Amino acid sequence: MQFFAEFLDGPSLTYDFKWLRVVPNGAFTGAHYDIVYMGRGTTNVFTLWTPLGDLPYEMGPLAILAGSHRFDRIRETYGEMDVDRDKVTGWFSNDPVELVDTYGGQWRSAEFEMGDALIFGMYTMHGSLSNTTGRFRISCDTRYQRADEPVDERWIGENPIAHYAWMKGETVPMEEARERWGV
Ligand SMILES: O=C(O)CCC(=O)C(=O)O
Repeated sequence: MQFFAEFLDGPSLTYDFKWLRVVPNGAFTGAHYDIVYMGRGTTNVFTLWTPLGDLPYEMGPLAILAGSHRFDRIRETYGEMDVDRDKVTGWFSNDPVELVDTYGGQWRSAEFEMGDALIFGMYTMHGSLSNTTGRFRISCDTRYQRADEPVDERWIGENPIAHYAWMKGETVPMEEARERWGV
């Protein structure tokens, strides 16, 4: 918390909801902006991604698309989504190469060691490599923002309501939404 108070230049808070992930063989996370999942308060929210243990590439660490915060057309369309309100699927793409070919940027990752952490903002496109091992990849994502800015109500309190409508009932596939936006 002290780190974020200094980083954000003021008292900070962390969402009460914590995302603990256990990722099995063959699984990965598709490319997305976090804003579509937590954009109801300030957009100045930061994700702290923490591997619980050492993570070689084969276990599927996180990767970020450097430069993706400047993809203006994607920010104006996909970046305005709220998955509970707009009932879209969430991931922008499952194809990391397609993104670079069309929009530029450079995917970056690392082999993480215990104690490492990665911090990024709501408009950094990110996803993960695939876990190709027989071991679970265990990691946690937590969120931080200044305490004096509005907070997305889904993620705070003793029992955060979390996603209440996303992927329930009729849902717009991202491919369809992208076609509509022309991105
Ligand atoms: O750990 C993952 O695979 C996804 C994490 C993520 O998308 C995030 O921290 O925002």
